[in-house]
Amino acid sequence: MEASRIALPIGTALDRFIKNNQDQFQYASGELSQLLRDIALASKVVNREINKAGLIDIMGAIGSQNPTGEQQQKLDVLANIRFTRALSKGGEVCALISEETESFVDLNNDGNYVIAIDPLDGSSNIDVNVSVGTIFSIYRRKSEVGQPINEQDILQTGDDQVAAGYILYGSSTMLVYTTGHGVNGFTYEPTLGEYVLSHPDMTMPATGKIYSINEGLSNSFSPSVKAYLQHCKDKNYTARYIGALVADFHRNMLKGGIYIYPATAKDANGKLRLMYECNALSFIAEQAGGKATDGIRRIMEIKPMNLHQRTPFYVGSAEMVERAIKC
Ligand code: AFP
Repeated sequence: MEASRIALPIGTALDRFIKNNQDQFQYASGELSQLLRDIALASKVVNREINKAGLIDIMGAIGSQNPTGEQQQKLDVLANIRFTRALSKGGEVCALISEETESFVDLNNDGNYVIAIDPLDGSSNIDVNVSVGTIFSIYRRKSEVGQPINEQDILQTGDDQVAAGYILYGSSTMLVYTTGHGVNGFTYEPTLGEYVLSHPDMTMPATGKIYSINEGLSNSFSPSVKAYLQHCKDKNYTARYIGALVADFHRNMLKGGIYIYPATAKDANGKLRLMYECNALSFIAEQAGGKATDGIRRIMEIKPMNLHQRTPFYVGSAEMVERAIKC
């Protein structure tokens, strides 16, 4: 029998919330809770760095490129270090895969969890003081504890996620996560240094009026994507595109809308990474009543073939995603 759980009020601190809901998780031993706390802690440090980015010389590109060929920003590198450190300490994580590193980081063979993370998404927005985010997925390892990790542990589908979330560093900083029992959002209270529950049981409106896509690429969209965009215009929808996935997703989650990064002539699989961006946001979208697809399949059913795999991505309000699929 499931233990009775008290619905915690708005303003509840993240730590208390995590503890209160720990028994919802089938492997409840406190390890997953600790990981969520570690991620929250690292995000506070990253938040601090981002807030002072205009003040000290940590802005701008560092000169190197990440494994998918994009220029790394100094804050990308810093965020990667902060999250890696925070997640390495407790021993719960056997492997960490990050958008910023070529291969996985092998941590502790006795750890039960694999983490996929995009430490700082939308980082090309940093120099212009626009919102950025962190995206994470948490998986149980498939192999036996104590054994070296293998490909099965690393290349899991989105449906294997046990938790996922994002942090939005925006006009306020928010942490939103799911463990497969709904979605809850916490706003950072900087004077207390605490995340507090601000958006309990988040649900995505079934439909909306916002479409988010880089329309500058429209010459290279397929006829079906063009047809859906025409539908959006016929319906007098509003175009909104920040160019930082977490920010675009979060807005659409609250207001109702669709985010699309389709295949283009340049990138046959779109630009976004299945394991660092799409899986986590798909888990959250579905938990909030939304949908996520590559145009054919649910994103979370896609079996990754490599760590940095890309996929076309349609995510948001269920009716809008369904309409886009019909096109
Ligand atoms: P960066 O982290 O390189 O800024 O990429 C951000 C991103 O992965 C995602 O957050 C955006 O929605 C998308 O790329 C923007 O891509 P375009 O600039 O091609 O529209």
